Amino acid sequence: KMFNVAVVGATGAVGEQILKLLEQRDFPVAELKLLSSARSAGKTLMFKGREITVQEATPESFAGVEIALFSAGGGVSKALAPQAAAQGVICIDNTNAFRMDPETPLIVPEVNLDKLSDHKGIIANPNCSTIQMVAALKPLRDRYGLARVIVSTYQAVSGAGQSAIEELQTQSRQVLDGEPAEAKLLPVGSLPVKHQIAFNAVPQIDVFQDNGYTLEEMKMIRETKKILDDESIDVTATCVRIPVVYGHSESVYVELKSDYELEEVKQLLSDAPGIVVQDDPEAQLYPLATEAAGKPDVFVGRIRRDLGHTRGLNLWIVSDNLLKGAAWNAVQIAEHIALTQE
Ligand code: 11C
Repeated sequence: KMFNVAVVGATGAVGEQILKLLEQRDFPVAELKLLSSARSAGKTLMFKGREITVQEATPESFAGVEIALFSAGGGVSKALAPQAAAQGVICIDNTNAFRMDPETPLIVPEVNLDKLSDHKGIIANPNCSTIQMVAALKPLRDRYGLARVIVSTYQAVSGAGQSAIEELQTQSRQVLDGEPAEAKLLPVGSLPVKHQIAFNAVPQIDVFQDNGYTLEEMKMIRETKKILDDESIDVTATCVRIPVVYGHSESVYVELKSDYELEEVKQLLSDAPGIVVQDDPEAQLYPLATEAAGKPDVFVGRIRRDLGHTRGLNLWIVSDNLLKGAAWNAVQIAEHIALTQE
């Protein structure tokens, strides 16, 4: 069966990757609609050698569409996804809009595909930093149980979109040229205070909540529990933006519920779908953002026991935030939907 597909936010950093993947994976597309905000409407994009004009997304845009992939920001998803779903469109939403809605499954196919069929028209794609972490935690959870997770992230600017990539490039040139770095966007476009990202590490991704955590940190905490379907896991997070373009890196400390053998942990991770273990200290082999960029896998290395706690385990988890963290996870979900509808 072929599907009429819409990509909402087609001109954005994630939308661009979704288009590439639909093409590379030869997704069974009958008709493709490219939708965006009014600002980007009128641009043309290529799909399978054809030029397609981007149209402004409105509720009427979804007539005849069967699967829609949204990545145009939470506001657009909130406004349009329920209306599209009411017209029978299966919406795969890359934003934060519906992730914690109890009616909306939050899916990482390698982790909780069994929840996919619970959807009522909208399926949420988790936050990028959550996806790569839960993909690696899942085989450990299944074998040993998870008591506690402490994560610190080192996140790429592409998570904040195309203009954040440009900001890092411009500032880097300015600093190297001995000029003052102009901070216009990061850490959060909608807030008045800006900080330099070039040659810096900024411990703020998204807005602060009343509890002192940022929204990105709260996403990691809440989404991890929802995807692993276990509110009892203690999760805490510190999310940091660093001057990397593609690929989020994470230092993850896990306290397991039962004793483990390190070799078995490495084997479980090696055998897990979507995970590639890169762990050889002698060869200085460990995951790197530069190597993970452009690849669909989640890379895990620096696997070692906590010297003070026998059930404690340290991991270094790296993945391309625009691929497994966003576009690839969404296209994987679309592929599973397509299979169930054949
Ligand atoms: C970042 N994780 O790196 C964010 C981007 O909720 O889908 C993804 C925001 C989201 O800035």
